[in-house]
Amino acid sequence: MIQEIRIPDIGDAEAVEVVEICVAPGDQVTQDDVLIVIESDKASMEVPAGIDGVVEEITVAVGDEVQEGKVIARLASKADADADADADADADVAGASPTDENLSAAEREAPAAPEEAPAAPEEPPAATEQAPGASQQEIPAAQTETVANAGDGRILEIRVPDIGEAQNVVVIEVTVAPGDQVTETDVLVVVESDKASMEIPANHRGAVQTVHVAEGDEVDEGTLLVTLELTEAHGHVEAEAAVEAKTSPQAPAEPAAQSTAEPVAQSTAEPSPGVTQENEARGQAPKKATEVYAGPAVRRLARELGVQLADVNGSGSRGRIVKDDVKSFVKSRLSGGQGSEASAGALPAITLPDFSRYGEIEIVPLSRIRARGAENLHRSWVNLPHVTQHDEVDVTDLEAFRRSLKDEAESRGVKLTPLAFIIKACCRALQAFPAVNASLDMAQGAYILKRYYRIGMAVDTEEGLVVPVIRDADRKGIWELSEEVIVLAEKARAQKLGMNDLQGGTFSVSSLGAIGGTGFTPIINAPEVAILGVSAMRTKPFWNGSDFEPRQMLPLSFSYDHRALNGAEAGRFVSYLGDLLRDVRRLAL
Ligand code: CAO
Repeated sequence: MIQEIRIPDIGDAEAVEVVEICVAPGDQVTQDDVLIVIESDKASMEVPAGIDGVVEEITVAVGDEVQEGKVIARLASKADADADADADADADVAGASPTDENLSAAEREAPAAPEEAPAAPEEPPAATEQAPGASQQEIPAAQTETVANAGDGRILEIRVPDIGEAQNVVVIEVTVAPGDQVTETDVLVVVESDKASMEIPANHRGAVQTVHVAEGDEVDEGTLLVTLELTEAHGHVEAEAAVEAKTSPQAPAEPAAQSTAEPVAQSTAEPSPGVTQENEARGQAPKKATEVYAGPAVRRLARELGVQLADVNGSGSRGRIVKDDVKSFVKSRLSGGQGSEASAGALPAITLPDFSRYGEIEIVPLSRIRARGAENLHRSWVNLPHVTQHDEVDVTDLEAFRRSLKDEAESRGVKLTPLAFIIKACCRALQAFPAVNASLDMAQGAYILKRYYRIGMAVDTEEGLVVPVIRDADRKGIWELSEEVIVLAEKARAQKLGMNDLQGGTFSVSSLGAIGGTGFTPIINAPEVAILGVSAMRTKPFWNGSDFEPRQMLPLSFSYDHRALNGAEAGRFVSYLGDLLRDVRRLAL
């Protein structure tokens, strides 16, 4: 059975423009899938299918002016097709909910089943049914209240406007930060209920003083969102009048009349200095979050894919971002296209709430070492597919041997810890598994195997983590390695390491053994391809076939770049390393 999907009640608007076609003939759709997006001068609205089915025909094109009742698509109902292949009567289906402004409570709660009606020419039907779950973008006038004079500017509180039947809505985007200059049409916050998403614009010119909500917050009508310091010269005339009337020293917190500022669908604000990495990298004009022109479905898709819409160029009319733009953006990133170096920029940003709202806080600047370390760790974590292989090695004999050398170590003036043995064993294992002592050159599609063995050693210092390098570790004996561990750790803690001490590592060891723990995921010190984490040795009962006997077990956590090594290779490396540590006489072979 073919069903016609029509433009629903569009309230006061006489005609609206089709700004996006989201499906093509042959597409399978479910009732919530958006078929087209229409836009008036006040709002954009998504018209969903309203039924499960297959798109037979789209009867409008982008740019068409359409009126209520106009047929926009014909769908073959899936259920009916399955049940009765012969049925071919057309029916009218109203496909979307109109703007919240025009919805009655009953309409907002409209039932899921689409209304069927006899086939009709493209004339407005007497009444259209509302499909449920229709997501729409509504740009209402935010509620505003004047609260005080501040210096030369006046302070305005922007609150959640009338949200109809919805009890609570969730803040899904905060597009401004304190200090941002905004104009009337700039979106401050986007909220979403289970039925609709709504952009809340500034309606005034000014500077954002405080943002009172964070993404994920539940808000209700009247919740304070943003405090604006108005720009006197450019303030909206009507809003200014309201502000003027209500600002008085006697009653600074008296609520002002609701703003009547007319919202528009697309921001025309000047670019802000808040440039996105992506646009910066492309040398394009900076785009700020408030300038993003996209409907709720596109915003939802972008959120799901972790795409910053400010980085996406819109191909729709007047630069509107459509779903295909978001998909192309992701494809280009995945294929290493434009902007792939800035891949971290595509990650959804973590926005910090104002923690002082919950209690006392202190801001402590990161040390230079910690800040650089954080960057390196992040770069490695997001670029390298990390896998960590855990193992436990019986080092009872190694420990007995180490203790037997205690006096000799003292006479030599060194502290002999398990680390020197571990480094020595790593060198031997790296010689047996050259791919672990390598770097990957993805551009050439090659391993760079290194015939030298420089072992980076993570050292915990007050200023942060540093990784000095023991050069030619394979050629050094246990005493020499022990000495070098001590010297480099002291230099690191005294901040006396030179560039030479930090360069050229081929593999790293991070020992948390003295601190504790049963295992962890060390982050690879790129461009190396693997790192060994060492946790605290413990005496454990070990079943020898007839009895439990106490054995000292050393946990190893070997993180590797899965592009360079597969799981079997990594497993074999760790196993080989374990054999060496289990019986250190093997190091002499
Ligand atoms: N299990 C149990 N005890 C261990 C151990 C282990 N795996 N490794 C070392 N110990 C013992 C040592 O034997 C020593 O004890 P004794 O004094 O009784 O002999 C004690 O712990 C202290 O050792 P240490 O830390 O001074 O010396 P080290 O050679 O083991 O390590 C260094 C040197 C510089 C690596 C270490 O001090 C350090 O800074 N580790 C932190 C590394 C780090 O922060 N890694 C995390 C980076 S994120 O991946």
